[in-house]
Amino acid sequence: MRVTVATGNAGKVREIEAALADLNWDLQPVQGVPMPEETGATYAENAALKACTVALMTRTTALADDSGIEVEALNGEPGVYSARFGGRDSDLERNVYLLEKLRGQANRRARFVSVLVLAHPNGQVESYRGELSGTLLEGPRGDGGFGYDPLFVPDGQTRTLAEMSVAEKQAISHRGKALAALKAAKRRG
Ligand code: ITT
Repeated sequence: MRVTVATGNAGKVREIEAALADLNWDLQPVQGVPMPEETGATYAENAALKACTVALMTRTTALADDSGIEVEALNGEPGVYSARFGGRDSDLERNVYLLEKLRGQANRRARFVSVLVLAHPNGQVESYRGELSGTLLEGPRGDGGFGYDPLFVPDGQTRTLAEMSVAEKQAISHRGKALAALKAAKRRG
C-alpha cells in the first residue's frame, strides 16, 4: 500500500519509517502539499486535519502524527501548542524557554502524547494513541532525537530520550506505542 507520511518533522519521519519498515508499505514523503493550519483543540483533531488534507490532495492513504508534551507544573502546557511554545522558532529555543519557565520548580513531572491518524482516500479514518510519562531535567543531555528529548527522562530510565537510539526510544515512547497499536491492527487485518 502506498502511504504518504503527512509530516514536515524529520524526527517524526525517522521514527515512523523505522517502526513501519516491516509492514512493507510504500512510504512516500509529503511533497507539494501545504500542511493545513493546526486549528484543532486536541491532538486527535489536528492529526485528522493533517492526514485528511494530505489524503484528499494526494489521493493516497496518509499518515499524520500530532503530539506534544504536557507539563504538570504548567497545568498541562504546552500540549497541542508544543511546536510553537512561547513563540520560539527552534527546538533549542523552546527547550531554553521551558527550562526558564520551570526554574526553581520542584515538580518536574511531564508526559508526551502522540496521536496517529491514518486517513484513506475513501474517507475512512483510523486513530491510534500513545503516552509516555517522565521527568524534566534542569539542563539538556544527549544529541539524538528531536524536540524536548534532551530534557526528558522517562519513568524507569536513567537516560534522556536524546541519549537513546531510535530503537530504544521507540520501544518505550508515546509514538512507539501508537505505531505498535497501528501495526497490531494491520496484522489483525
Ligand atoms: P508536523 O505537524 O508537520 O507533523 P510538528 O513538529 O509541527 O510537525 P506537532 O504540531 O505535532 O508537529 O508538534 C509536536 C511538537 O511536540 C514537536 O515539534 C516537538 O516540539 C514536541 N514533540 C512531539 N513528540 C516529541 C518527541 O517524541 N520528542 C520530543 N519532542 C516531541
